[in-house]
Amino acid sequence: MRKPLVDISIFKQRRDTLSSHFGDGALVLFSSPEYIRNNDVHHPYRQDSNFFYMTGFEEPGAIFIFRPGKSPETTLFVRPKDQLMETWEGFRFGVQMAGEAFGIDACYEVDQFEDEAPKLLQEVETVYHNLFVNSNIDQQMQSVLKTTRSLQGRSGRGLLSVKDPYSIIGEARLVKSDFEIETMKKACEISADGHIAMMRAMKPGINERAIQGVFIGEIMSQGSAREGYGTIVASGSSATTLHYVFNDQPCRSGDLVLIDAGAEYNYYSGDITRTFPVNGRFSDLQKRVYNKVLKAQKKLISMIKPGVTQAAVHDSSVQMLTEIMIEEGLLQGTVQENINNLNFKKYYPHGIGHWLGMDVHDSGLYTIDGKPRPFEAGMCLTIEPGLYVPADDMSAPQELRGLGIRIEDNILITPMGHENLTKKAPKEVEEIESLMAQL
Ligand SMILES: [Mn+2]
Repeated sequence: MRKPLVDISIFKQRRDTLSSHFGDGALVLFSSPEYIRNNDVHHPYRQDSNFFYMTGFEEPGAIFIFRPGKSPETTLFVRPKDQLMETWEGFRFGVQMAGEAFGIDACYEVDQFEDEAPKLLQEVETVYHNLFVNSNIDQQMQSVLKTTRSLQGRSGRGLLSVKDPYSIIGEARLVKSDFEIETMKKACEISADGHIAMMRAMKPGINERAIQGVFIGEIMSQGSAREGYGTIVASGSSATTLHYVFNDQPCRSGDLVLIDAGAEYNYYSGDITRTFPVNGRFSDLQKRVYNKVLKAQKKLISMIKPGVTQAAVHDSSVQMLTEIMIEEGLLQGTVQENINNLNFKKYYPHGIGHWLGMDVHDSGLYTIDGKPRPFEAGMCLTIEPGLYVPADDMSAPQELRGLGIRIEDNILITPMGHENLTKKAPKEVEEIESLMAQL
């Protein structure tokens, strides 16, 4: 028999904390659907982040109903025990064990959802449910909502209203608890070790894919279940593609390689980018431009503390990178002109970063009442300035064409300032060169 991944009291605490936000409503969450790769082979399964956040239950084919203050407060619909299926696909908790193992009040087989859910929902005012993710789920919900209305008889109330729970759970996920901070730290540390392993393994001629394999090997050996997102190993001018996906080219001596990779540990993800020379030594030009981006990145990180907004940090990043672009001859004119007419976007087309947590681009509002929200202790975010010169950019100095540099760390906001959770991954030129020189 398998066990819950982490202490289940955490999920009960989360539900208690969130219960007041759902008022007299009920939350209905579906586990992530399974996606078929071909015939009877599925894509690797990962539970939906919100589903895991509220239940800790990792199996597919499950539905969770949460009715704060009512009895039963928690109801879980799960796949039944099935000896034949379990012989092929492995252990299932089933109705009996799921309730006990996950501290759930009532459990049913998932086939009973359309019969049982209306009985639970007829007592609530609002249903919190995320529509339009999957058409099968939408159909089941439609049927449940219709039955619920018919159960209510001639009440004059009409269909239950459906509200999206994403921002309620998202806001909770944005500010990390002590348990989540510890888990984030572990994910970030494993991610950093993965980057160190890749720097050590890098050499001229090695394929980008082999380097990705080194990352996966390192993080899995440390207990990571999977990458937090598709690893980017972009050598040479591929580094100017922001989300390069091919990872199939040989790395060439004289080129830089940009690697954006993060480990997921117990459902929390790191997200680190490092850019370093394939042959272990920066050229003078590479070092010059890299150090400018690095200096900007460190300055941006030093700004971070409670009360500062992401928009302010982004604006500073635009200022600093536009200065670099002008110094390097990529843009002409003044910094202000190039910011006003958005010329900088040609070489820095993305934002300074994003929330980080269970999802690499994590949930949580970026603005409140139309205004950028101030940072609070417990939030995690990335700081990732980048400079990318397309290989075919005829207006750029020739020596810079095809150069792509991004440096990304994961920052926890603390009551007094911040903590860089990924500082273990080398980013100073000397650190990188000495690490890569070691046999
Ligand atoms: Mn990122």
